[in-house]
Amino acid sequence: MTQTFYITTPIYYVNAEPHIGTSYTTILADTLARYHRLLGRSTFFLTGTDEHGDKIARSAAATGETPQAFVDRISGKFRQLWPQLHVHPDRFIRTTDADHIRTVHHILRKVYDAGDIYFGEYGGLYCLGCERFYTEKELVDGLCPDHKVAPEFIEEKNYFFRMSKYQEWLGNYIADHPDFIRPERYRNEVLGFLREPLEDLCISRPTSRLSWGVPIPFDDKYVTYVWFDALINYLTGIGYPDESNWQDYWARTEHLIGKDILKPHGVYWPTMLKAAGIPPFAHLTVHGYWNFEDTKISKSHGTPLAPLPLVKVFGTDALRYFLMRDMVVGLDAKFSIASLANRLNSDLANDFGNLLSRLTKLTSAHFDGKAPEAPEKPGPLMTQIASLTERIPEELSEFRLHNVIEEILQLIRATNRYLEANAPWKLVKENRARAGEIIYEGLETLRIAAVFLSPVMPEKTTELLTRLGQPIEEFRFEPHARWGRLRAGTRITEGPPLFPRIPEDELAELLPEIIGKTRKPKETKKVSAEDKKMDIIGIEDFSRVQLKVARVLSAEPIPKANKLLKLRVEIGDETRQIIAGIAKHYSPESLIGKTVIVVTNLKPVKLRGEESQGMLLAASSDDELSLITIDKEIPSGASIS
Ligand code: ME8
Repeated sequence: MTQTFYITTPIYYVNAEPHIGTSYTTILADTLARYHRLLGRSTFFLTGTDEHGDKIARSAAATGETPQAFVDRISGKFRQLWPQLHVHPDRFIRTTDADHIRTVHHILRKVYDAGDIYFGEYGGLYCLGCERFYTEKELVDGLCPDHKVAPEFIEEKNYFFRMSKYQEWLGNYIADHPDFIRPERYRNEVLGFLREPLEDLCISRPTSRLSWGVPIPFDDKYVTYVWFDALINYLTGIGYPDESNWQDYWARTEHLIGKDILKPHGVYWPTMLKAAGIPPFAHLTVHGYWNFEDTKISKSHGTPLAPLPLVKVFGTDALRYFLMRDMVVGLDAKFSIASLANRLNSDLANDFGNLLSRLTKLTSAHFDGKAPEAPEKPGPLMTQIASLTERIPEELSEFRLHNVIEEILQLIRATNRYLEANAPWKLVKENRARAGEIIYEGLETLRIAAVFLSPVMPEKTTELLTRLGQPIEEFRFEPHARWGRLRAGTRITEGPPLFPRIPEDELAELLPEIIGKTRKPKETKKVSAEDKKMDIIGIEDFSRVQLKVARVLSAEPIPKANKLLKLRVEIGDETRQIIAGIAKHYSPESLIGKTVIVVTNLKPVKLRGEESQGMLLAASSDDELSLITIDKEIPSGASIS
């Protein structure tokens, strides 16, 4: 029987738009799904959106939409984004889908009939961001460790899942199955939760307080929401209970999550399954956070980087490559535009893309654009390929994707070195046949490297393989990784650079634009008290920024930087140079004599080799930009308070 593989991502809350954090998990799942398909496994990849609960109902109220219209709109943004990141799930599930609601009912009934759901009263500390109760011990300085807000005390009559009953079973199960929760640090964290008495799980809300949930089939005055609803999506997605083959996939489930939702997945979910008489999932794999400027990328922490502006500058495959290469699954990673650009310029343009242009040029120049004859015995690169071919499946099953990628890159670098050492462009004059063999080895190694990288960069590798005259249908790891598949005489086509480089100085110019666009625009509509708490800053934070009135003395364009102007401004007794990205909106002459507002205590930066000693304040909206000025005569140097 064909082996199966079932991979899932968390279903994302629709109270915010997709960002780099949620894109990461989804791209990782897509990449792994592609690797498993390449390995010949029957693969099912599920992602989707989590649409019920207080938080969503409040976000809908804040925009003035009905909850249904709101969830349709935001869920649509996720669904439309994924193909633009080359992500193609087998199903995009929504917790508002009719079959999902049926599955939730089915499981609620089963667990209720077994006596593991009861009605009771409970008061506890509830974090709205996490949609769960916290114990005092789990809080840090009285705040939710993830959202950094004080939880609300909530007390009411509700339905409870008898989770405590399964505490001992779960502890034993985890101890007997070391692969159940990975990497080990998270397995230990779950074992840590289980050292404290496990409380029962509140799974309902009275409809008088929240109606945006799944109706409880045995009490119409209550709904279930978030975790008891959301986790079950993983079963609905593969057709539980009606489809005949759901168990084939279930036995190979790989749940992929970030560390923020470890407890619901590591504790609630296996105990829910146990109570419903369903075998546990196979694996839960937990990754860390992407941080940007030392803060977690997220909707509530103020730095939600949107993926599309990045795609526009760097391309989808380069973004996928960077995300897959620069995070070690299990640890946190740093997102920076500079490291993304560096991966593009060095690994992709210099190493990978350059190997392709070298080889296609050599083939055109000396072999009439056709693959030369293979050597009788494969050379040294073949040994490296053989060991990589053997290790890839194992490395992948351990989620060491960063290693797999690095080793493929090492193979590519070794091929570049092999060409340099043997210089076929010189050798061709004395020994054409031998030069041809070396070029063949280069082409064949590049072909195999592209097959190995195809799950990470599906678009660019398809383009590369097309240039090497390779049909891409029936893509399978084993036959495609076999040495010698490239036939002599195959047409090899030259083309433009596969990964155009982004020079550093151009990047400096693009940077404010990318970051500006990737930042979430400030919410202008009504926001909930909870959200407000997160946005508010103290006067002490604001007063750290020094703003002063300045007068523009001179302004001139900067050669080859069509967005920048170099200004000299007078701030009281001082004169400073400021580089401002306003050339599209102001001519240099129109600025001379203008009164502007400058941030004076910013660290100086170099833009296009010119130092900028401050920043002008401006208002902008879409394509419009207007400098901020003052409406009375006031001397330059005056402070803004
Ligand atoms: O928790 N770095 O949804 P959510 C890495 N609906 N990954 C990140 C990240 C970051 N900075 N930020 C977010 C929910 N993620 C529930 C899940 S599942 C039955 C219900 C990713 O929209 C990561 O996978 O808050 C994290 O676990 C998930 O987004 C949280 O998404």
